[in-house]
Amino acid sequence: MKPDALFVPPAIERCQVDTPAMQALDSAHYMHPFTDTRGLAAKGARVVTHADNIYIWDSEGKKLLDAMSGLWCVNIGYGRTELAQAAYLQMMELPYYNSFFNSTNVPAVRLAAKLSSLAPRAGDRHFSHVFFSSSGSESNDTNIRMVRHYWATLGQPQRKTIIARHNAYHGSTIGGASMGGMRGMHEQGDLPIPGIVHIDQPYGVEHGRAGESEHDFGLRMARQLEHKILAVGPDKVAAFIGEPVQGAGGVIIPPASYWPEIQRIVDKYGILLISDEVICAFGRLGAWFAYEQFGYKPDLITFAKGVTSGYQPLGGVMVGNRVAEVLIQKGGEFNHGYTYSGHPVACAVALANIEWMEKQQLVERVRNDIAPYLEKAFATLAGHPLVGDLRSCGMVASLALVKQKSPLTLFDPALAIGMVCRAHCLATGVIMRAVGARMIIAPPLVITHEQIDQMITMIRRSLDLTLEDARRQAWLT
Ligand code: PXG
Repeated sequence: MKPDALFVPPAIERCQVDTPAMQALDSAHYMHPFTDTRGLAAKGARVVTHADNIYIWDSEGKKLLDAMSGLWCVNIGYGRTELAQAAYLQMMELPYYNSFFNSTNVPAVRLAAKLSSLAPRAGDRHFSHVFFSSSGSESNDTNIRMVRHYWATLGQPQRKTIIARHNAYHGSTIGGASMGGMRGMHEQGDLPIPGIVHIDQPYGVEHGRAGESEHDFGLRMARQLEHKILAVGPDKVAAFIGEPVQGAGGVIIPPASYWPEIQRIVDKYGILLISDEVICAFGRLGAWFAYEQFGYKPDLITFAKGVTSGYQPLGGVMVGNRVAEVLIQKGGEFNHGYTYSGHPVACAVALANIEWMEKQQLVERVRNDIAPYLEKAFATLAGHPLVGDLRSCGMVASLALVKQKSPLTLFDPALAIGMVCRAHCLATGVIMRAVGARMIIAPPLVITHEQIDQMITMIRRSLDLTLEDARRQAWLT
């Protein structure tokens, strides 16, 4: 690319939005994901117009601290011109070409090599190869295709079953939603598809026993995997899939004993291990990939979201050498791929994102400074009368809204207390995610100490307002 072709961003003219007209057009034509369209039409959608660093603005001029990084993805924050420039330059050079029919493109090759260098070696596992898609859901469908093809290539085509967990989230395609353990999703689509079964999640509030240590609880939950393998038949199981920390399920952080026990069991039966790091990778938990700190060695890693900080849709699967060697040496043609596998613009933006993170030493800063500060600040909420089971890990944190702390008692789910709290958060100026009784944050990794303090002040205020509501409605008695 010639230097004179460098793009200089013009001053952005903010378009004036007629909010009611835009909301009417929205409800007339735009069917939103995971949304009751009729209910939304009655309220009107928030029209998000622009964003900068860790803040978004709506068409009414309201500024909100985005403590969810969009949807767990805008890791480096909004408004980074380096990524916009990378997209512009790549669009001028080669906006699209496919990676089928003996073709490749420079950003896809460079990104695959870069990702391979970022994934830590885990024992004899390393990740020399990458398969690209445009999302986490597609990547998990790729995983299903890949593990079944792997076992068929090894002469064990009966090894088809994938074991996953209740309340996990692995995407919204038929494969992803089947491996996910969301009851509401299964009910609407006649899911899961055959060959996918579930065990419980390691969530102490739901499955813990009085008097049981965290350690023992972790082991007990992991051993459900062994029981399930034996029930299905060890020669029929292809893989186990799990998120290191369950994100959409409510930030479920497993006990330290959980993942090493899962590793012992998958090794004992020789089954593949898939680490779905769509949320947890790219600095979110203080490392480029999260598996190492949990003490396990995956064969396949799903990624998406943070790889481009959400600036472009991109996902993929890191293919460990155990799988790659079989597929490459013996598998022949893999009859699977997407039009946008290795999309040059998405890959160029991912490279710019990773370069930005490296220049800022963002992953190291998260690990050594920002995440420990967030953890301390978030922990100050533990004394609030509504807060129970408060936990954090890297740049994700969550708490349960509880009716009573000891013994821990949750509100009747029909009261939807999480939605009450979420509405107070929005009015106060901070975006938090509510998952049932759990309130969650996953702020941009670039958040400063001062901004963390402001965020915690707004969350505390929202909790106070929620408590006032709960008292007024006599929900606490
Ligand atoms: N795996 C994991 C672990 C995820 O968190 C996906 C796969 C699917 O990725 P795509 O790019 O296909 O959406 C995800 C996505 C929520 C929420 O409400 C979370 C996700 C998506 C939508 C909503 O917290 N995570």
